[in-house]
Amino acid sequence: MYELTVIIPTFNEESNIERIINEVDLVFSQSKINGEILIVDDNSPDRTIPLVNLLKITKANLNLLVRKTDHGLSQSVADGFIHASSEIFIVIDADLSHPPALIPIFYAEVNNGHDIVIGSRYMKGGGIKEWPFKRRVISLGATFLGRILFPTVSDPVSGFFAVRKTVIIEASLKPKGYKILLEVLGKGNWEKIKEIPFEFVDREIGSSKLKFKTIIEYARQVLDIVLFSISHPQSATWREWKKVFGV
Ligand SMILES: Nc1nc2c(ncn2[C@@H]2O[C@H](COP(=O)(O)OP(=O)(O)OP(=O)(O)O)[C@@H](O)[C@H]2O)c(=O)[nH]1
Ligand SMILES: [Mg+2]
Repeated sequence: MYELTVIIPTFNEESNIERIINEVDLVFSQSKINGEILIVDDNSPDRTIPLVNLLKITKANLNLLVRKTDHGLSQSVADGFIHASSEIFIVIDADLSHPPALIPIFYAEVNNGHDIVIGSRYMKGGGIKEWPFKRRVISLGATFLGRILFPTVSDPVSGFFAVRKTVIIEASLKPKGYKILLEVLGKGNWEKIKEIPFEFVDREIGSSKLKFKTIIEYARQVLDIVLFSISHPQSATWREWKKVFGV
């Protein structure tokens, strides 16, 4: 049993996979965390899988889950939640856009009693480096919609977050698209949340998978959470709304 599982979803990340695994593992040893690294891959046709298998020979804490059906980022992270061998999960991108150095801080905040810890690009101290204008606009649009649901959260669609297993264990997550965090916020069982600023760095290597379909899927997801919240008066969405608007 591990203290923490770092879940890394991957699709065609042969140019980044070794570096991210080594960096996360280094952070584990430097901060004396007995952590698991769980790669959740959607059967990448490139060399991601053989490279992970090679690293597995020397790293006992490295595990690989290869998915063959229901391709998708959110679905992969949700599968990671099911297969993780610990009670605390941290989700991080493979392309080094998220700094692994923050892992011990996220972990400490969960141990301090927070149910969810979010790496935020949109709070003071956070930011985004070298993003094309189109990406900025799409991200701001998605964040704006997410903030209508969660006005107390500055970055409700971040891909870099920690979550306690108890938050999602009984949640009826319907993972689709790119924004698993919004699903966790909308349907999970949580009370205390903390955001930590970080600077998102655009991928240097490998290709982006953002498509128009992603935007449509996101709009559907927001609508689904609205419907879920209407039919679940005890949900976190209502509680957060009451905090802000006193409704
Ligand atoms: N398992 C799985 N992982 C995925 C999928 N799509 C993306 N990923 C991984 O999820 C993480 C985030 O994906 P990115 O493509 O970097 O998304 P992004 O940061 O919004 O866009 P770019 O960095 O510009 O490509 C990376 O680790 C990807 O390898 C998928 O369909 N399945
Ligand atoms: Mg990326």
